[in-house]
Amino acid sequence: MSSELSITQLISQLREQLQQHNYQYYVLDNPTIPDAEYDRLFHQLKALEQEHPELITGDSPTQRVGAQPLSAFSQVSHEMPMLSLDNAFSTEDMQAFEKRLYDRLKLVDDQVIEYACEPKLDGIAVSLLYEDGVLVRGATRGDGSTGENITLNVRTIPSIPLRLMGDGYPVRLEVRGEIYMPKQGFAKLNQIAEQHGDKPFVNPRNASAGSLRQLDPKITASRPLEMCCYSVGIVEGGELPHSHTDILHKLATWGLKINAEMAVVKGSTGCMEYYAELAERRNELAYEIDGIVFKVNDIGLQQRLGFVSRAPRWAIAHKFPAQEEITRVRAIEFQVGRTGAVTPVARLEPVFVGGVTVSNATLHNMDEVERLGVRSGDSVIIRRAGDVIPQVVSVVQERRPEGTEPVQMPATCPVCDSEVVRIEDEAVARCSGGLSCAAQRKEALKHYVSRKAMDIDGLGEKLIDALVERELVHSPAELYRLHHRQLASMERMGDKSATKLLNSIEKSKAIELANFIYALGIREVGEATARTLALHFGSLPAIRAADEEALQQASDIGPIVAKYIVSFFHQQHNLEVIEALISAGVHWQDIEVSDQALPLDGKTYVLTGTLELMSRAEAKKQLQALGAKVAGSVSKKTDCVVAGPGAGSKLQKAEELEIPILDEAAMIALLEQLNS
Ligand code: D41
Repeated sequence: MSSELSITQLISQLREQLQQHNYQYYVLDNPTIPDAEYDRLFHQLKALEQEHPELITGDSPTQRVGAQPLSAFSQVSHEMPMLSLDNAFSTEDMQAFEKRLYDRLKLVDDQVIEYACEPKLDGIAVSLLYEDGVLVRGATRGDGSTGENITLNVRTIPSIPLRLMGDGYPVRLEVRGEIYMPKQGFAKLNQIAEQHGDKPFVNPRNASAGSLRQLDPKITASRPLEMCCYSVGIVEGGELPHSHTDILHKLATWGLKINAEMAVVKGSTGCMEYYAELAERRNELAYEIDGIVFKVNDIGLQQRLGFVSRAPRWAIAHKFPAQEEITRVRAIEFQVGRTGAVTPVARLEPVFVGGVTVSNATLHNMDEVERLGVRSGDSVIIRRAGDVIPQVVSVVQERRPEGTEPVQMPATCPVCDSEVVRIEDEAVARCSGGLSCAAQRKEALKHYVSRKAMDIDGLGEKLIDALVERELVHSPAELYRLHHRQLASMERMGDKSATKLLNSIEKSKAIELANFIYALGIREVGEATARTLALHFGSLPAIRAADEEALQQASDIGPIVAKYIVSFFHQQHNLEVIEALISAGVHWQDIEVSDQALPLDGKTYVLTGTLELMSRAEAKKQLQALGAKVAGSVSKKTDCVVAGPGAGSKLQKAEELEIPILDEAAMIALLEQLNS
């Protein structure tokens, strides 16, 4: 009997520990133990529960997932309606909102209203019902009076407690908030979708909605969702504080997540200051927001104000300028890039979106054109979030005019008329004209003079276009033969700017090897790869002489880039370009390659458990590239163990020997640090 009791105690102790760590990690974003430790506690609990299934309860951390898929969602009618929010779009709207409050509350000018401010998360509004502290139901807002029962799905979201922490919570407590997907998780989800050839989600909001609409909670569990609470509904058998912000802080003490940006301000002036400050930081936030919600903070005032037609009089959402707008496609044209890639571009009726006027949007490639089904004349939704280039999100089919035609990839290059070829399995079609194509020449020159390449100041895109069109420059080396007279005669150039440009062309002759390699425009060789090549091989002849295998010895150079590099140096005209540049006076200092000590020289690493972010082979390769030896078993000679989920005896041994242990994320951080 006594041993039975101790197991019950042990189980409840483990559950409490796990809940606490879960709270630290997902709600406070401040983990206090390594992941490996958490996994160990979790597996310990799981094992105990397997031995004593009669002790399993629904609020155990092991029971978040595991339910059978549903065949349909049932409906939930909200006991208290979930209200909607009025919108404001300007300072005037905000002042009018405040004036209504003053009128209704019969306030005089020297009385100040206190507002709670919080970002308006762009997700899905939901309701959570806790009875005696246990999560018994999760539901979508739906139309405000009826939503869908998504209990099994909300249970999988780690920032939602299955049981409230602490005490003092009402017997029945309905918590309302927004389920959303942080930007980073969204990007990763789409990256995986792309790798699997699945259709990506258009935005984090759609991804959240799609994830909650899954009948199989295992799928929801795999999606990086979070929940942030912003109000309460039913409160029975208990009391809550008398201001909105105090209520939310109370919710936080029970383990619920609230927004860290929440603040209290005075008057509509304070609201506008908060708005401006957050609008500025909008793109730095980890999640997307579409505005700010302002709420009268005093619950007594809220009650006096009440609501009209399902929206409270005491709250308003001040929206940011839209990041999505509708506009019309005037034409779909094809642009030729530096590597000959022929890219479809949508020319748009100019539209103000995300704070700028957009009149072009890349369509990337024909696969994308087909996926969107976009045609010239279509109305499309354009999205521009932050600094991201504008994208065509979707076509508004209902608005398609008559007589539109599907887009066809031209058979010949729109610039030079050479044949356009599409290699099987590649999404991109390319102009086969090479440097005989003026478009490719222009782009190659633009790349050559760019800041991270030869850094030639004063040679803008328009001037390059003109120089190529007038046939004054065909290849980079010819830049060094330009005369003052020629330059000064170009449009918008004068005597002074020509002199200045000649100076910067002259100055660019002394260059660093890495920049020169980058300037050559070898496919897939970006700034970082160029630097790696320079440091690893030290000289241009050495790079040119390296075969694919030798190239892959350099860190971060994979088989595909290696192929492109070899192929570049096998093309006669590329060698001629290099020769001409050297003859024109371009020069650099070779780099001495010693058998430099690598940062992990002499260190022995052991990998154990499952790696989730990179393959074991990749981790091994990267560690080796930094000089480490990667061994199969743990001994006194081991310097570090990298342990993923499911790690067993090797991890145990490492602990016994007090060998440093990293989880996968920490190893990746280390690799990044040592490679930077
Ligand atoms: O972040 C949000 N999306 C958010 C939505 C928020 N921070 N506060 C909200 N407050 C309310 C009231 C004032 C009605 C309690 C809301 C919403 N409502 C809301 N979300 C969807 C419909 C209404």
